[in-house]
Amino acid sequence: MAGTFRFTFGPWNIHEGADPFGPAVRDTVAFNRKLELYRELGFEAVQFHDDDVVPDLGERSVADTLAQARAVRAKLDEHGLAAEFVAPRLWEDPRTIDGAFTSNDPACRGYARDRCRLCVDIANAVGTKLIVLWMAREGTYLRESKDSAQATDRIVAAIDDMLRHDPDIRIAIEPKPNEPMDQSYIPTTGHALALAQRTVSPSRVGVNIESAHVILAGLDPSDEMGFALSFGKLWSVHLNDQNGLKFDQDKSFASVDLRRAFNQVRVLDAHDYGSNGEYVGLDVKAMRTQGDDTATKHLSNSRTMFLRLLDVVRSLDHGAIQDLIAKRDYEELDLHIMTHLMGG
Ligand code: XLS
Ligand code: MG
Repeated sequence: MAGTFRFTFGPWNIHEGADPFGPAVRDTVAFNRKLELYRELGFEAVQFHDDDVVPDLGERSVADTLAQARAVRAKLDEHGLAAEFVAPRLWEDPRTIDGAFTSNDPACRGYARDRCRLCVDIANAVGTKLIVLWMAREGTYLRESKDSAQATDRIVAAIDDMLRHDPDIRIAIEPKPNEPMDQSYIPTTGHALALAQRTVSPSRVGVNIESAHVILAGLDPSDEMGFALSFGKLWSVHLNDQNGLKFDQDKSFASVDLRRAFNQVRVLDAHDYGSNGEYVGLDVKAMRTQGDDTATKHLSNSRTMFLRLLDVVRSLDHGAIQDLIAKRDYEELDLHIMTHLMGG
């Protein structure tokens, strides 16, 4: 058994390099130029936020919004690309300052739910049935400001809204434990899959697992992936890397911990990831030090490392490993894996 790996990223992964402490350091790359880069860099599909597909989303009529989404679909066809998913960007509008589905203001909650239904329509127009839900501001800055049980009910209701809006749409929740909030309500894969069971259509709610988010939760990405795979609910991944418990770094895949990356590739390959059309997403950021002409290397390098690690995974000596497991000589197994990682 083996995985089938096709790669994808989002237009936000080619960026100007602004951070909370300083302005942009690179020129903006036009959307059309980004689309040209996908194939050049070895990628086959595009991950979108709703307003990546339709800029100025709030200022257009529904008809105009969907016409723009169809035009993007035609552009994807020209470039031989597919749309992997669309994610509602629910964290920038003033109405989502205190959360979207869990805002304490009913008008703001209404805005978020309307936007999500429109996001489903945009997904259909751009040619995908997958919605990713990164619930950026569903959580609290201050524990006493919200009721966590009521917030959970509100998230379920908002997801139900989307599931009812389109009986074929699937929703992959992307859990993250914190940032921008102090504490987020759906911090792990387990929370997301438990939530799925509460919805009107549990089989249509799964996960998109991001390595850095899992590390921020103090967990192991490959084990979280294995958990979701066991449920048949791993519908996308956002591979990257993270150096300890700090802000979300989105470092190039495998750049911090080679063995942790190796184990992610290993679990995906062992469980035929991709055989139902799932993509390998690389949600990585270029270092701010990169210039205009070298600011896509984080994407090609992450893909290269995935493929190099796939060779390492596929050249493991399974007989020797089984033998060591049977003998319960895990010290020797440890050395065996490390030696293999270092090239034999
Ligand atoms: C942020 C997330 C975001 C989602 C898509 O950490 O990675 O970009 O992947 O909404
Ligand atoms: Mg992500």
